[in-house]
Amino acid sequence: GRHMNFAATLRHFPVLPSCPKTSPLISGPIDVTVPLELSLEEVEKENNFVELGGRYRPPYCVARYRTAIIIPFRNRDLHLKIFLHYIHPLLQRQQLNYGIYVINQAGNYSFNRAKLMNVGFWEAMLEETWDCVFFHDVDLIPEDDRNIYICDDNPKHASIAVNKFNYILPYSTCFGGVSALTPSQFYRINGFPNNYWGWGGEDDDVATRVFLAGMKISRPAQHIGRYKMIKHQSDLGNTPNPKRFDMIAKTKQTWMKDGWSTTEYKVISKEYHPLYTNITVNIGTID
Ligand code: UDH
Repeated sequence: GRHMNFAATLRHFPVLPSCPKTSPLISGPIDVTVPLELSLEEVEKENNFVELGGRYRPPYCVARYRTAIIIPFRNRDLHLKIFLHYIHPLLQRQQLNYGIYVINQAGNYSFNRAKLMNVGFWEAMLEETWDCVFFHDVDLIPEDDRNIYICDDNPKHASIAVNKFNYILPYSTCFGGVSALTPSQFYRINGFPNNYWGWGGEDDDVATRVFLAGMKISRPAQHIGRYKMIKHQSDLGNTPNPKRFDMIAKTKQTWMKDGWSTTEYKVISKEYHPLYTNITVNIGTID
């Protein structure tokens, strides 16, 4: 008949239990090596439980947390492949409902990491009301799966121990690399600044926003927030921004005026790849 009975409905939509508070699949340190001969097709085959666009939910339980991963991106295909190879299995072991969004800056103008983060936040929230948004450099690979990709009561800086800095936090207000905010924390700091073109400063601006909004930086334990940075040369179009020191001294005057709510951009294309959603955007350039 036209109406399914209740038992038939249940067979189509089985009631799954909630996932446990701590995933039994988590095991600790991960040996991160750079697998240069690996192809993207092989990485896709390794991850055949991932749904189109890089979305996943645990098959046998209902995830407690929904996390979006936002990656600021331009011309780093090799890094992306390695990142996907490590991040998908890790997030699956953590039993998260997650999605991977690569925000690809169109054109050859100066790179703007923070503005791409704002774009990624908007675009990810259009698809789903995520509980937590991870802002993630593509060249940082987590080395411990106890570094859970969920948000804390305060904005979180996750990449606290990076091999490049001898696994030591370079300075106490450091907020670069990998950070995580709930949507409400993100709104409270008015998102990321839009006007840092070129390398540097934007992460310190965000840290200042966190303090100005009356919050503090939360961090995982030193032995858990470990990352390996994939070695690379400086990129074209991302030379150090000479204005960054003046700018970070003025965050108190600028953070309310400039942020996620004033981010202007134009989506050029949106593609659902097997392991990630690629959104290519025109974010303009320095005026
Ligand atoms: N990014 C790109 N493309 C670019 C520039 C940056 O995708 O052209 C993204 C990428 O996600 C990267 C992040 O922005 O991880 C941060 O940029 P970065 O890796 O340049 O910054 P980081 O501080 O490195 O990690 C500084 C330059 C290191 C040069 C080392 C030369 N020995």
